[in-house]
Amino acid sequence: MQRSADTEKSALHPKPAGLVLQYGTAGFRTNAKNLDHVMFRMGLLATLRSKNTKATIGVMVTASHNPEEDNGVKLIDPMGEMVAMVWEGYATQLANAEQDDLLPALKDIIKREAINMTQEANVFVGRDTRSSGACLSQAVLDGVSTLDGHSKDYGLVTTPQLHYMVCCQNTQGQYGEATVEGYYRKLSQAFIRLTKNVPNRTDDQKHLCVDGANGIGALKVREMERHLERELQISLFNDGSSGKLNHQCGADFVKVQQKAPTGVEMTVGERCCSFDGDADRIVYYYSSSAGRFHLLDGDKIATLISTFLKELLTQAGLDLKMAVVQTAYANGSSTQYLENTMKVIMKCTKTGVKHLHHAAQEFDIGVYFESNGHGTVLFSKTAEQKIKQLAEDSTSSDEKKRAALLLQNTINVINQTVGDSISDMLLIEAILAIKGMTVQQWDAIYSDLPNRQLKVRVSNPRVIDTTDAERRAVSPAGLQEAIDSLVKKYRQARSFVRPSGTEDVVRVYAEAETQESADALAHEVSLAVYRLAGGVGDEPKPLH
Ligand code: 16G
Ligand code: MG
Repeated sequence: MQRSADTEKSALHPKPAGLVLQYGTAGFRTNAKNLDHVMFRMGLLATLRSKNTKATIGVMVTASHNPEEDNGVKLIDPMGEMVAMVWEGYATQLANAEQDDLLPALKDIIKREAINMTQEANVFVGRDTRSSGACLSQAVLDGVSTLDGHSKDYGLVTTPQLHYMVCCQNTQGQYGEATVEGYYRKLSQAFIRLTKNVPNRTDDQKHLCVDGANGIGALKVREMERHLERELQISLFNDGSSGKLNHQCGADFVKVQQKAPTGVEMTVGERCCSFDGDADRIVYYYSSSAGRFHLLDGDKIATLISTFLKELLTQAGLDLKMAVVQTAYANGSSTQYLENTMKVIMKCTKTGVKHLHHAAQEFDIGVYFESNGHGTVLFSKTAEQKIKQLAEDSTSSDEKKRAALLLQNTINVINQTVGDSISDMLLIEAILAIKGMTVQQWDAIYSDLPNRQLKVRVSNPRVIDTTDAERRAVSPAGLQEAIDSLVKKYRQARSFVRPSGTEDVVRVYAEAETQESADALAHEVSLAVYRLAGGVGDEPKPLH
């Protein structure tokens, strides 16, 4: 941006004066009409990040599970992970610079990171199905070309697909081929290898209902189907042909409302799953004969996957350190079961994928899931090598070899860069097939404690400061003491509060032995927040 022509280009993507946005937990997100300048500037920033890391960087245009009118943008670092935290700060700085301050803001980043501007840059761009996506991703591309970066526009892809492409590119194809077809081939071949030799699998067992949230995941499942050779038989609902994105459907709706999405024809006992709007979350569910809805969320998924992996490690005789990473939202029953019955190492981190991802990287095998259905499994280089050696070792027993081969194919079905609805779906389907397990049997591994989540409006949610992975509040004074004494009133109870990273509210979580207790506790804690943390509007009302 030295030349006046470049300044003119930025003037084509003007910032509405006074508009202030924050790079939140997972990027910028707001009404699409306020985002053109942000997109252009994220194109500039991704180019700088690419020069800085000497690697390809990704820019995904999506607002995930939020309404169609919204949009947003996430930056992807070289190994396919979320962009480094300092750069989130730069993103906020750049997005909020008034038009005349843009050049100085860019120069400041270049100076602070000592970026060599003659270094080549390469940026991958993708977008979800939102109608604003085409224009907004063009703005990103304009930003990249303004700083003479190269770019590749993948067009319509899921968020995890773009993360995957970035990782493939920067590992020179070692992780896979950086094409959508390459992604389908790698994942589906691994899935077919995992399931093909499972005896007596009926068509019924191969069948799955998928709610595509009327988003990109639906399109991509359709494209992938032919690679699956009918080893998985999908009935796709909410495929975007008529319904509205994320409206009354999708993983977030199902998890928050604890009910089936509209548009899905569920028969009793049938396995169903929902993706979110950019296909990086998944939850499962079914309805019992009594018409009751049963949700299998990220905690149940983590339990299924980690149990499966632990069994394989034992069979293979491999001594690898495995851990499950959760957040404070994990249902207490899941933590209890994994820790006490399965004897798995448990970790709790702050909300937000980047925190879980980093914690999972510290183990040979790190299984991480948020309750909302975002998660994946990470394997260290050592773990992958040990598994490979065993699979190729001609002296090992048949049982060990079988386990090692299953582990190898499990690694290949997983998108290790980020949580991925499609990859997680294939992994879960393979595990259920191999274990000969029904969705009901999976559900019965442990019973969820009843829980409730509420929001409270306060004048500044940031007055709440937390510690211990958001499980305790250190400010405002007296709040944690109030929560502690409320929790004591109920059996098996737990509650915590935290400022949301994506909305201007305080979130309240409560769980207890009964739904009535969880509801009452959530309400009482909401009142404490309202009174001690500067509540605005009407006082929270009881739920019943
Ligand atoms: C974002 C996060 C998600 C987290 C949620 C919490 C990513 C990719 N997404 O959607 O992991 O659970 O924010 O939202 O990191 P909250 O702060 O509003 O509760
Ligand atoms: Mg999402």
